[in-house]
Amino acid sequence: MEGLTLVIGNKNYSSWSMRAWVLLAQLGIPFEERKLRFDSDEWDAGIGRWSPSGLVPVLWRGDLAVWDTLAIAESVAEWFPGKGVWPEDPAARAFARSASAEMHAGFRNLRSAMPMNIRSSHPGKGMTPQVRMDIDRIELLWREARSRFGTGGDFLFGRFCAADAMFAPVVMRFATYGVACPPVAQRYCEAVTAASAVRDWCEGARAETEFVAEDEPYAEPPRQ
Ligand SMILES: N[C@@H](CCC(=O)N[C@@H](CS)C(=O)NCC(=O)O)C(=O)O
Repeated sequence: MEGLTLVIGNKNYSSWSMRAWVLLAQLGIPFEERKLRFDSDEWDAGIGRWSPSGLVPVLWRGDLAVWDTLAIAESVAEWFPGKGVWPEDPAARAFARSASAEMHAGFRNLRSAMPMNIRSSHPGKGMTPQVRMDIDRIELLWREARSRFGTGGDFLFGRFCAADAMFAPVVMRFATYGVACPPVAQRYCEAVTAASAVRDWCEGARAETEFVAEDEPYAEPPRQ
């Protein structure tokens, strides 16, 4: 098979990039990483070449581009059928796909009021009644997945799968904004945070120094 290249944005900020990267890395699927930093000359020069949609992530296999996180997960599932991108059990798989699609299409209040910012800490910021409703729904999803399908491991469906990659940035947000969770959700957050691919991504995020004002509603730009 031709090698894979994953085009991503800043590790500190790009939640969609994190999902695709963590999925590949945690499942042991080799790929090269190409980072285009937001608001940079390399972004302006490269995004048209690397991304049909103008967004990241994009997964390239030779000259074939797959853009959009869910399409990436589905293509990876097709190309690597033995890697467990989705759970084997049909009921678990249907739930995992539904939860992933719900994440992909929804939770807009949480996503906009609590943008992913791995290296920062803003406890208490961003919480509104609408954000609380998003969080309650996510915790219910997690609890149901864990109780119905989670017996074989610490992730939503036991073993790590694409649904966990989809929710990994939510776990990062809960840490940044100090969202307290009930025990089942808390244990799940700990499992995600401890996953090797998540740790590697976070290490990269903490090493970044770029400040992207659009993703920093709760901080002043650093003085030059
Ligand atoms: N639906 C897309 C969303 C991708 C997306 O919004 N990516 C953001 C980074 S997390 C982006 O490329 N932003 C750059 C821009 O808006 O110019 C997916 O699932 O991949």
